[in-house]
Amino acid sequence: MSDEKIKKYTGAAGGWDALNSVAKNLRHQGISVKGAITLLQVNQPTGFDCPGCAWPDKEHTSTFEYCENGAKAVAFEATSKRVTHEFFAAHSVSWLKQQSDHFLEDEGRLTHPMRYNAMTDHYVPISWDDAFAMIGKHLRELPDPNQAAFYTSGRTSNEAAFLYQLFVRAYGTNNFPDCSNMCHEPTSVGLAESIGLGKGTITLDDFELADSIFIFGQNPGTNHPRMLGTLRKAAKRGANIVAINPLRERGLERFTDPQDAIEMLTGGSTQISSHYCQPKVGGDFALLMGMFKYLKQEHDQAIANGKKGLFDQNFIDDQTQNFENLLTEIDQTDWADIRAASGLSQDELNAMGQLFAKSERAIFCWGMGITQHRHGVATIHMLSNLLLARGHIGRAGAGACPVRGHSNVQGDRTMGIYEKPSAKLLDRLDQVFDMQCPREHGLDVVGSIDAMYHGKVKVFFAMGGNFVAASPDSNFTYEALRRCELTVQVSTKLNRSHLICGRDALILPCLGRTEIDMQKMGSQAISVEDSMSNVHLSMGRNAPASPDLLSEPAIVARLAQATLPDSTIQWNWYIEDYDRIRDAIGQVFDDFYDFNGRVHHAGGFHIQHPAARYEWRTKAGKAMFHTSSLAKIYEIQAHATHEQKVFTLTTMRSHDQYNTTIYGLDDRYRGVFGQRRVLFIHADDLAELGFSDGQWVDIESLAADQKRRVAPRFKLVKYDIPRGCLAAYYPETNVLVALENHAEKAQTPASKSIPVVLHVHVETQTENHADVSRTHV
Ligand SMILES: Nc1nc2c(c(=O)[nH]1)N[C@H]1C(S)=C(S)[C@@H](COP(=O)(O)OP(=O)(O)OC[C@H]3O[C@@H](n4cnc5c(=O)[nH]c(N)nc54)[C@H](O)[C@@H]3O)O[C@H]1N2
Ligand SMILES: Nc1nc2c(c(=O)[nH]1)N[C@H]1C(S)=C(S)[C@@H](COP(=O)(O)OP(=O)(O)OC[C@H]3O[C@@H](n4cnc5c(=O)[nH]c(N)nc54)[C@H](O)[C@@H]3O)O[C@H]1N2
Ligand SMILES: [Mo]
Repeated sequence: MSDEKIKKYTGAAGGWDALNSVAKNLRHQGISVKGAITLLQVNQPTGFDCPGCAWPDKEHTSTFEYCENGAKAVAFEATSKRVTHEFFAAHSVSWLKQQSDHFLEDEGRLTHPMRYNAMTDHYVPISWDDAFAMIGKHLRELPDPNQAAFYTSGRTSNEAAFLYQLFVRAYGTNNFPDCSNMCHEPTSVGLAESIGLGKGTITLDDFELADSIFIFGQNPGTNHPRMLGTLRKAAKRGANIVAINPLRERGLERFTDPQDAIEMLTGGSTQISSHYCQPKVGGDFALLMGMFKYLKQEHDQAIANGKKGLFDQNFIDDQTQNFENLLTEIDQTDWADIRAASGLSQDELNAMGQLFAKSERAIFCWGMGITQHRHGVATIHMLSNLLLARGHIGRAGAGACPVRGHSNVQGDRTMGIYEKPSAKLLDRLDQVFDMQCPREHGLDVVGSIDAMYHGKVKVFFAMGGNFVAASPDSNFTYEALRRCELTVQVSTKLNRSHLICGRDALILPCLGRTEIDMQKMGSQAISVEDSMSNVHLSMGRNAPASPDLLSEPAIVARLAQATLPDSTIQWNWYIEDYDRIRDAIGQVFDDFYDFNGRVHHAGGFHIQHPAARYEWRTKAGKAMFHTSSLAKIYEIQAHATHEQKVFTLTTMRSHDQYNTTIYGLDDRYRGVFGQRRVLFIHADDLAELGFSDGQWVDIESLAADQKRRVAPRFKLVKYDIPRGCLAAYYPETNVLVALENHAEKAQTPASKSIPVVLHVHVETQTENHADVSRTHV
């Protein structure tokens, strides 16, 4: 492990540092040779889908596509380390709770189903039969199926997700909290309202034609490293690449492609972003409004001079509605307010407006920097408004590219993991399976936490993920889980959600993507859908980490049989051969016709976004412009007052983590080594507060409920970030996000705009500094 230090990173992203980091991780997991062989199977036509991110692969047939963080994700799953029942016998849950997230996940793969024994405070082995019987009993005894909630994280395959939603609906609820609720939900809501479906409209081919690519609030160098390869090619042919990010991110600036021998040997690199714009945290809505205002001024000017305008008038007339409302709002919004809310000068705003106005083919990419705000949905509306005004949707080389996180998060939604299902889906399920799905909408993440806290949900079942660590308002969420009668976690690795649990608790260990899934008819493949709606198969090649693991689909089938003994659905029959699950999926979803026939080809198939053919699945049957008032959006921020200076804190991922899985304590590109409790701040703010670089502070958040929420002991680090803004890592900071502080219309926790004040940290005698990565105090 690195020494604790802060040292500016001057190299390019990627390169030898990235290769060295992979070698180090494989060694640390004890799998240098097996790991290297396993890596050769990633994203091959007959290998397994990378469990890292959802960025697509060209044709899914490229020879090994190298990616540092994909490799780390694989190494963490293929590790030689094991968490056995001896491990649980040796460590009490109270002791484990004191350990860091990094420690927990680093112990290795779970090997056996375990049950919590509150008397001894230890997990003890349980047989699979007994575990399912126990869950079935709890579920059957609930007076109302809506007293159970079923979480899904985004690694779950299409096949497992489909069976899971089928079981949950057969049981009788639509309570489907999922990681999307904390992630791209504002995209799903906002894009659906604007263009009819909440998915991206483009494919990788469009990146070869675009003349400009705007990257809003996304850090591909760390979170989607394979995207840098795509961007590098676009940069090399002269496309404008425009980064919009409050932080100066190394991975958006320069990249050395580890697959390019010349760059590697000569120490060369490619400049990625041609332009870099640093709005205030949460200032993107104002920036987009400014870009629109600029566009309109140029348009009006051109028309006045008898030239062609900048709006695509034919497209607007034929395909859209509500354009006039937006123009009125734009006219009524002052430049001064746009400058204040974005934190950008008029020159910077004009430059961004001009870059967009002159693009004939623009792609807008975005990530969590856009969605995890109170006004996430309104910002996505504005992104769509700009694209629509210039006719950039449905045109080759142009469109909307929300960059998804988990490798199958998009597929899980497609398969019906959604608390507000359409009537069409429910009708189809009823018809195909001769059942009666519940019609009442269910609970999302925020709703489930609230319901558990108030005793309205008593059984919590999680298909993957690490719910308590990923969720907002940690202390409240912990208490919510503790009040449950039963919590069940289907997992590959040990995590905090196993330790903060209900009165009864189970850990069900499952197979990972890299492993052989052997069923009655032979070894099974599963399918996933990437961020650009390509569906393809994935087949594990490694021996399972333990003979006692079950696949996720098998867990669902056994759960269904134990809970619904009278069910007429042939759960076991589906598990014998996953082609049968895919046939059923094909019967339910039109886009999946002849699913098996099409997915068994290398590369699978693409589901075209209806907007790409000018088919708008909105209520009006048209693409819609949406208007929000700038003053309203920023009024809440303006009201957060305190006798001390109020900052806006954004929370994000370091280079050495996968969500709540902490691989290591370095964030190489941001120059942070051997530690995670750092707080990035502008030099002038440091001076204004009278604080020094390296000083320890406590962070306190402000919320309407006036509850005290504090994250103690963070080290201030001078950084290139706008004044008034702070940045730190998640999940250490989740304790600060009030449950009520979430996106309007989407309920996504606003973990990228937390109003906070800083206090000097006072050392207490009992503080344990040995473990600098401990996330929860
Ligand atoms: N290695 C690795 N890969 C991952 C993940 C991981 O943890 N590790 N997580 C996966 C998941 S689930 C997801 S959702 C994605 C997440 O991928 P990203 O969307 O890249 O996620 P973050 O790191 O949370 O934040 C992204 C960027 O937003 C910027 N930002 C913060 N606030 C604002 C703002 O107000 N405006 C703008 N414009 N920018 C802002 C931050 O500086 C940061 O550069 O990655 C996926 N891939
Ligand atoms: N403050 C703040 N909070 C955030 C975010 C943020 O940016 N800031 N980001 C949010 C986002 S975008 C997301 S997506 C969520 C992430 O929330 P989750 O998806 O719930 O969290 P992960 O950390 O990805 O889950 C890790 C666990 O998944 C299990 N696992 C791994 N692979 C498998 C598998 O194949 N099957 C099964 N069953 N289990 C597996 C392992 O046991 C591991 O411990 O966090 C959200 N929370
Ligand atoms: Mo995510």
